[in-house]
Formats: sequence, C-alpha cells, structure tokens
Amino acid sequence: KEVNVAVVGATGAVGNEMVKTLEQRAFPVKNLYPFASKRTAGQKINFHGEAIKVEELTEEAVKSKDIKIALFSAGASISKQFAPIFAHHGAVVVDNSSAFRQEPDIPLVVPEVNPHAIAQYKNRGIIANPNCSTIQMVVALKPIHDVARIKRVIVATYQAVSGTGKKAIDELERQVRELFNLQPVTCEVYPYQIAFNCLPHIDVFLENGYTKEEMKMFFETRKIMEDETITVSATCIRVPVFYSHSEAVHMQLEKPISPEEVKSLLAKAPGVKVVDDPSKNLYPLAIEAAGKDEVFVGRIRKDLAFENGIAMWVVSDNIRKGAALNAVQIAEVLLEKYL
Ligand code: 2RA
Repeated sequence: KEVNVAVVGATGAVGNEMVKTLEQRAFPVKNLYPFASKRTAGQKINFHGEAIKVEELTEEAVKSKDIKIALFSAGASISKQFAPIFAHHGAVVVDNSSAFRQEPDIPLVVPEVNPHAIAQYKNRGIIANPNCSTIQMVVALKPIHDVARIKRVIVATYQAVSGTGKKAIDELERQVRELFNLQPVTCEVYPYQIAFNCLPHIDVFLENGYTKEEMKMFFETRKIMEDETITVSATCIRVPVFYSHSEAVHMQLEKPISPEEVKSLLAKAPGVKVVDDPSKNLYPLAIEAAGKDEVFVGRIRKDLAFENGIAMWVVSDNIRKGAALNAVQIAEVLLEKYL
C-alpha cells in the first residue's frame, strides 16, 4: 500500500540519503513531502525523476497532507518540537536525532537486532533511530551475544567528518586545499585542524570525562540489546575520513567462543559482510564501505586482554546504515507489519 511520506531535514547529508534510499529501495511512496528550515526551503530535490520543492517546516504545512510516515534528521530541537506534531496529525515518526532515544516508552531500533520493539511505536507515534556508531556495532555484536553473551565492550571509534554534516565535509576539503597551497588553515566547525589529525572530542564532554557520543554507545547498546548488564567503554575519535565510521571492538563474553565460530556466525548474520583474510591483506576499509549497505567485519581474533575475549574491526557507511538506511528499514517493517 502506498503512503504519504515526509522527510524532515531533506537538504542535509542524512536527509538527502533518506530520499535516495527511499527511491533505491522502491519504498511505496504515494507523495513525498520534503521539509527543511526557512534557510533551505525552496530548493528542489529529485525523487523518481520528479523535482519536488522543499517546504518550510511549519505545523500548518503538516495538517493537510495525511502523512503516514515521517523520517526526521534535522537535529534534536526540531525533533522535540515537531515529532509530536506529526504524530498528532497521524504520522509515525522515525527520528534520527538523539531527542527521544533514552525515553523509556520510545523504542530504539536496529531491525537486525530488535525489530519486535517497533510495535512500541503505538506509545507516542515515535521510533528512535540509534546513533550511527552504535548501529554498526550492535549489528556485529548481536549474533555473538545470542550465542556467548557479552559482559563488557571496549570500543575505539574512528568517525568520518560526514557524521557532523555537510559543513564538516567542506571543512576537511578546504583545510587540505589550504595546506597544499601553503595557506593558513581555517577551523570553522571543529576546535582544531581535522586534516591529517585525530580529535578525541565528538559532541560535548560530560562530568564523568566521557563525551556525549561515547555515552550514547553505553546507553543505546543496552537498550537495543535489551540487556542492562552489558557495560560499554567507548573512546570516540573524529578522523580525516569523509564517509564510513571504523571501530576497534573488544569484548569479554560469558562463554568461550573461537574466532572461527565468530566468523561463521557473522557470515550468516543479517546486514553483515565478513572481510577477513589477513594473509591476503583483506580487512574492512572505510573507503570501500562508503556507499554500501552492509556492516563490514574483519580482524576477528581472540582478545589477549580478556578471558573469553574477542576483538574485531567493524566498518560501515555512517550516513547509510548508520542513519538513512536504518531509518528506512524501520519504516519498511512498520509499513509491512503494523500500519
Ligand atoms: C557523529 N555520530 O558522527 C555523530 C552524529 N552523527 O558526529
């Protein structure tokens, strides 16, 4: 059945990808309603060969459209203000911002991990899309957790600048040009030069010395895996990469499991592609994962620091599976099973 779909934040890096993904996956869209701020409203976006005008996001504009599904990626404050308005007018919101992820009555969903949680959309008409760095990690952790139960995870992330948005993609490009032209480097998005550098600072610092990004991985992993006993210690780093987040994941399990068993489990796991043959220099690479749907896993080995430990390298396109694709996959299950 065809439904009216809204994309809020349609001109942003993730919003753009949401429209592209709806088209690529032939989501049954009756009418597409792209929304954006006053600043970028008026632009046209292309959907199935049709140029559609981006509307300014107002309650008035929502009323008369019978929108059934609304994909949001416009920041937490816009989601807090408008997601309830869309829900009030009959839409189910899939929100990519952090606004509702920790609300107990709002499901936080990765379709390969906890698709059943989508049924809780009925509470408030809102489903939360997890943070990109969490999504790719739990897709890889779930098959292992089901067999050997994860006790704790230590993860270091290497996050692409596209996670910050279009302006950060431009910043990296500009700084490389400035450096190669022997001009002074200008920093408008990040506090320090990102080109040829690593910044251990994503989102804001909290009292406990972790950043908000790192604590998202702690809280979201437990909620999605439905296991509050799992502990996660994350260090999230911004690196000079345009697309794809890479993660060094180390875990301690309740039961022993060999790297070979992990490899065969992951080879069968939904949404995962194992790329793991060091003898042939085969392991996941950010530039190869960019533009693809899968979560790529490699460097699978026994972790020498933990009893029952496993270490692995997890790479995925942070704008696709990390955001837009996961949101559209939630919408697909929602439409197929619940609407
Ligand atoms: C980042 N995960 O990479 C955050 C938000 N997309 O900046």
